[in-house]
Amino acid sequence: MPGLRAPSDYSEEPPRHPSLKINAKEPFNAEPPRSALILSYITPVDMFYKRNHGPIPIIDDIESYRVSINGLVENPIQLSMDDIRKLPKYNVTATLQCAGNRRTAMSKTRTVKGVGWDVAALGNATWGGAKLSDVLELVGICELTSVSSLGGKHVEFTSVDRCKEENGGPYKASIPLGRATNPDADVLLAYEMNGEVINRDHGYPLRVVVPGIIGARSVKWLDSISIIAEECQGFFMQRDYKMFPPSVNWENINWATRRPQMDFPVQCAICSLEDMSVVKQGKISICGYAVSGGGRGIERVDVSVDGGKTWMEAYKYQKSGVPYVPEDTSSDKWAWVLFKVEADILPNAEIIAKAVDTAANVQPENVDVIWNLRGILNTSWHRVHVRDASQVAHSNL
Ligand SMILES: Nc1nc2c(c(=O)[nH]1)N[C@H]1C(S)=C(S)[C@@H](COP(=O)(O)O)O[C@H]1N2
Ligand SMILES: [Mo]
Repeated sequence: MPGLRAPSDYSEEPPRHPSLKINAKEPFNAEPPRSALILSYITPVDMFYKRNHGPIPIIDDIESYRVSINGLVENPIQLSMDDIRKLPKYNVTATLQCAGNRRTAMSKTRTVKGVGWDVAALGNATWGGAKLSDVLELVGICELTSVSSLGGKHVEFTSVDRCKEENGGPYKASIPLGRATNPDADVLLAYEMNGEVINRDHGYPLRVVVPGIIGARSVKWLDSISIIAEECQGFFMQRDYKMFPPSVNWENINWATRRPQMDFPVQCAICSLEDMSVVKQGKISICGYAVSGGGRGIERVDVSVDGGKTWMEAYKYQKSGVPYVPEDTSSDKWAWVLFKVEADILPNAEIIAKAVDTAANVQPENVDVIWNLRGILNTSWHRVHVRDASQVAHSNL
């Protein structure tokens, strides 16, 4: 691992914004306040959630950094950052969302295992870098190959961080070769985030960004890319980030029965209100985000202020002032949309948001029916309850 070093403790962590809500300190896992998410379409780097499984790697000498491309290829190579920067550069605006987003709400049904997250374990950034499909061409694997001449079917990304789940070994994950070689899948080796050099927390000097699938496959601090015959056997592919039915518990779990989760289902959340917040009766704006996986756009966001009896359709946008049109060439297909609706609020209302994607997929009404022991993919209708300002004031007297 030339150039890239993995500290064994947390004494060399980078500075972070003080308003992040820390869900776990070591490894550092934090999300912004939900209200910060909807201030802009592009999430500022310091407000972007940070999801780690070990101490943040560090580079002492960027000149000596190399990423190796190896495995089932005729001619393995090693690329420096200069080599990567010489390839055509793409900017892709994509939302990265942790599969554990909204886990805390799922654990209220029944306890789940994992870091607790509110609704802000996601962010939308413009990632700049080389396409993985171009990099694979350098080792002779051409466009739209799903089985390489040497029998490779998956592309494994390995980092250098030390994760306790891997017994001190590095984080790794794989994606199918067909996705990796497809230029339209926009899989990037990113060295920039929002126009700046990507920082340590988010993968400096080089990370993978796989748009449209759970964040866990977008490996940070890239050390090697291997063409392999079977999918990656690492912990985070085989014993984590799998979606089990509600009947499976820690006594009867059989990890081999499920495939590693890839695609993200349709999701949305209200960010302008915390649950049980105090609001004055009258008109308020209800704002949030909606996003789906697989490059599917958002068809609709429905909002109710009476616990689901009646619904209003929210206004959707990506660029401010321009209404979002799903599947329009001017829309960012891998990115979230922000939504907004104005409504009259009655005392003690239950406000709900639910989104529909362009494949007409809908969110489940209740979290109970999608409960799973690892607490992933809570995409149930997002509900916030509000309390009436006058009643709260009264009860405080
Ligand atoms: N090397 C490495 N890559 C990683 C992780 C990690 O712990 N180590 N966490 C993954 C998970 S679970 C998520 S959700 C995203 C989070 O990316 P971010 O911290 O840039 O938001 O990175 C993924 N890539
Ligand atoms: Mo994640």
